[in-house]
Amino acid sequence: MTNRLASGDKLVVASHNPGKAWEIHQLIAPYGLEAISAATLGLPEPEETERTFAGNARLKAVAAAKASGLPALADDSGLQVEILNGAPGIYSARWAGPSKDFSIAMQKVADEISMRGGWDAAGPRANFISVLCLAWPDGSNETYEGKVFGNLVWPPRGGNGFGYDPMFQAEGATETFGEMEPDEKYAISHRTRAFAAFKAACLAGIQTGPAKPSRAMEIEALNAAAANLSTQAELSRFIANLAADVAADATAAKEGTCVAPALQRVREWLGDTDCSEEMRWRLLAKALLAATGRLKNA
Ligand code: ITT
Repeated sequence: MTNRLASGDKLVVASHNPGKAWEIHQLIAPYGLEAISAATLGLPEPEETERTFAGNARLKAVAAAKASGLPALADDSGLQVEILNGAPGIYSARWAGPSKDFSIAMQKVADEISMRGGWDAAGPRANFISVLCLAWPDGSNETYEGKVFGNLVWPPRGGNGFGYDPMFQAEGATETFGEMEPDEKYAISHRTRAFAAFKAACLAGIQTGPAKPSRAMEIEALNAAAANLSTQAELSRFIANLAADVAADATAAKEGTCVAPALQRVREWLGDTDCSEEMRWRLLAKALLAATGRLKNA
């Protein structure tokens, strides 16, 4: 029989991907569980040696549950492109290389599709898949799967989400996952669908509470976004979200009146300039000039 979780239980979110961990925290938030991230516990990132999503999800969840002595929830997920016979699949994270740069991974997917002549008018068929695994310290575990189908677009669009989101358009949608607001993506995503199966098995009967994120979670979201940036559009979006957060933060009202307009100036400059080839230190210097209203020849 499936072990169930109860309100107030501690649950380790066994992911080292900040964007993914943030989404899992959001899904868990209404259930009164105390979610602890793998990073907070200093858990090592296990090598993903299995050949299936379920195998890798299990490997990550069991390792975290055994190391922490707590139940642990892991996700193994990826993008599967029909014309690439399901690639990048379980290697989705690895296509981004050691710097985890998803502009590289998305370009690689686009190039592989081009080599097969797969960019037809509708866009190549693809799906995201997520397998969640809940494991207990004794090694027992269960897995739950969710998928979302759609098409790929090129070039990528939008600065929200993470990973391959800017090139994936779900069936019936006109925006990519990178263009959607988080709630719109959560309504249909592979991870939400896997979570629904997990919820039915392990969270049934838990009273849900208000899902309003705590201040700590909001700050964690900004940090997750910063750690995931791969494109200029994502940076621009990040700055807008940061400016909105500073402006709305009642505890920093005074700071907000000077910092938010500076952030807005940086965003406007980014919107007008192609920075993709700029050396990073110069880029930082130019951003500071833009923030202080001193940038010439923008
Ligand atoms: P953990 O194993 O620590 O959780 P990871 O990034 O290595 O982090 P995976 O091995 O499961 O995770 O790799 C899945 C990759 O697939 C992930 O890095 C993303 O690039 C991509 N991916 C998964 N879900 C996605 C989503 O909702 N939107 C965009 N890309 C996604």
